[in-house]
Amino acid sequence: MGSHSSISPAVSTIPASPSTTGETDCSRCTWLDSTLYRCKFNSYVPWNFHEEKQGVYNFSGDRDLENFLDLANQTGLLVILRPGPYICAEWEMGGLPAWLLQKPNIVLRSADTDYLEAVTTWMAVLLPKMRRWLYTNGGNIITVQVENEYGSYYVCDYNYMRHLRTLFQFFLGENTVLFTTDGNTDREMTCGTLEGMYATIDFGTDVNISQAFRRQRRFEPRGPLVNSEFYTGWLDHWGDKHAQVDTQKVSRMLGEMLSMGANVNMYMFEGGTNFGYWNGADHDNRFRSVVTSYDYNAPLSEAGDSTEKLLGIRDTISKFRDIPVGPMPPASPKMAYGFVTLTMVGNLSSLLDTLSPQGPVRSRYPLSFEEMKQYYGFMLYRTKLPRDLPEDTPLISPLNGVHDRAYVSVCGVFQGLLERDTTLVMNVTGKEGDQIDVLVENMGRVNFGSKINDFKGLLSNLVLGEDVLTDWQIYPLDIDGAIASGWPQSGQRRSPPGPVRGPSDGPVFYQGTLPPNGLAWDTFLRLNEWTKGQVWINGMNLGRYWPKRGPQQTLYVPGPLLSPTQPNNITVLELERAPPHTRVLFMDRPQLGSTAGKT
Ligand code: 6GJ
Repeated sequence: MGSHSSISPAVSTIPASPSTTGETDCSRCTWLDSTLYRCKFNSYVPWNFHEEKQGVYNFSGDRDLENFLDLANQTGLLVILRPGPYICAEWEMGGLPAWLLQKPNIVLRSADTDYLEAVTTWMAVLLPKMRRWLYTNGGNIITVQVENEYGSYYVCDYNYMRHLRTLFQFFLGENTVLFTTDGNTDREMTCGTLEGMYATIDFGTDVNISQAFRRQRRFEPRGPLVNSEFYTGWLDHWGDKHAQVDTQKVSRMLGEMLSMGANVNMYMFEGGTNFGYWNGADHDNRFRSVVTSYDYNAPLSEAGDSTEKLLGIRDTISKFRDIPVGPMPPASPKMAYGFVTLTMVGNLSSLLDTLSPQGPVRSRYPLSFEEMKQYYGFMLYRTKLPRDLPEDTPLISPLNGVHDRAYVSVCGVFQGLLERDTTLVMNVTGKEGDQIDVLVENMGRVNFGSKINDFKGLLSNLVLGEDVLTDWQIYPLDIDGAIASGWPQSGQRRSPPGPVRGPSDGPVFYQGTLPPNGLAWDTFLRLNEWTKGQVWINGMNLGRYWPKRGPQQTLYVPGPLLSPTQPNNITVLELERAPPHTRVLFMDRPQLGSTAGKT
């Protein structure tokens, strides 16, 4: 994930806390004047990133939130913390942990008792850790956002927001400045705001600024004008045309807002990456998965480099306040390490001893990821053909229950795929008793709107011809665990020598090594002749590639992931078809705006 940064040129006051009369007592609410002329950045805290499995907390490595705050503090950055519990952010399920769905009827983002109990437990872990970082306690957190655009959610439950306000005030102290962020409509501002939490509004470059701030004024008659998410760019879904927002438009609108004395949080100020399986998805009229890159066409790129947009914004700000003299810092060095040829390890179906050491769960009908208590990545569903199928026989997902993509093989031979909302039937041939493997991929849970309770897996039966397929063996797959332990390069946990056949279609693992060259610089991995899959480098899951769908063509590889002295292990899971030469290319620049064969 990247960060989004705020510019507060005007003296802004935000109510510290509501007076008993319900009016905001502005006599006590000058907001930390000394902080106003310092750069601030916003940071979301994804709940699921820190509690993937219920009750198992992770604040280590790149999840070390306090280290992150300390680094910010050392660089003089103030922080506007956005701990949710829901954050949206094109992050998996908007930051909510998928294990919440083990209560299948849970009403997320509401006063549902199961949901509130989980939220309270989580906040009792997270918020006490944040207390010492509050500005009033000598830290750098100056304000805290509660929930995220709650007004855009269908439930509109004030008891939920009251519960959150109570939690935040209890754990952070009554004098903490709490605020809410909501979109630019009356319904959103009505359902998303609550007394005692300063109401801010968000909008991008296609809005009438005065009209938007008049709307905010109706909810906050006094206090600062705040655009809490000024969209400097936009996100990409697989299959989209690459989103770009005009630099001149961004600069002009920023200038207009600053000339009104408004406070502006730029979303995003710096792009980022939804590494691994952490991307979210949208579901308006159909499911659309967000790409791995979160460059967002932001002023600072996914690699943290300046762009023309940053210069435009900098020029605008210079009209309102002094900016540092001298040139911008140079981009960090990038390396084109060139081609690396990979070799086949084997097809996924033949590697289950390694990838699913505990073996399958047997069930007459398919179980979801959530029922299997595996929430991300891939799950293998195996059964047998109920009869001879000498002719093409339709395999159908009649209730559109494949969430999200299913790769179908019979006796290890790839026969095709099913895809949520778009491909509900494919043809299968084989003999009675043949093994049929259905590898299901979670492409990221919906992160915005009413469909965030996005269950994954085979959520309804598959029908082959006239037979409902039953008697499944369901294999949870710990691919990331196997690769983190050094497989396949280390040669440990190797399955019995499986049929490592020539370039075969379907879910197949490949491996290789990028030789050390004394430099560990940022680079961009291009697999434009491959079809779709996942990549790991030195055990780190870089994310998804899908050049045929685009627009993302390269995966960002941060230099710190590479070793300058040791071979760098590359592992690829190609889900459909690898190119004959099985090469990958490390480039010195990103390609985020094209589809293989088209630019
Ligand atoms: C915000 O909702 C959200 O708060 N958002 C966007 N909003 C535009 C309206 C969507 C229909 S675009 C990207 C951002 C992030 O999702 C942010 O977390």
